[in-house]
Amino acid sequence: MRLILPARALGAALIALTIGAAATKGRADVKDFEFRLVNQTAKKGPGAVIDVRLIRKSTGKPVPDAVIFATRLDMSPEGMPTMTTPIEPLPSTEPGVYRFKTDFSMEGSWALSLSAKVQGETGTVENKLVIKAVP
Ligand SMILES: [Cu+2]
Repeated sequence: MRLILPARALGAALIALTIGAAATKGRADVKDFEFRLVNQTAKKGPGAVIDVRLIRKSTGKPVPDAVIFATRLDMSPEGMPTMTTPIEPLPSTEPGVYRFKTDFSMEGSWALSLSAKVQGETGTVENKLVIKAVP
């Protein structure tokens, strides 16, 4: 028995394969990045500073010029997911390190959620880090 595929079907199959490969590559690329806290603790109260380093895991190198477009700080690690505090970006002091200012209104563990776009990569880097506010 012979299997004859029309040229059009073959073309469509090729395009589907190409798109599939690109999508897989995109997901893999975004997974190669992660945020890490520079310091695991911060001072309770207003004027607290949080530094996070964006790392390309395969090289261990910091990644500058990422666009961070969503941040959230809440006390979900302490069972208080609705307790939030404002967080705002500050200028970076070191390439690949992203700095934020906040007011830790309560001692304990806070979850910092970050979403970022990395130059030249498709997809979004999304991380949740736990930082502890101490006296
Ligand atoms: Cu709380």
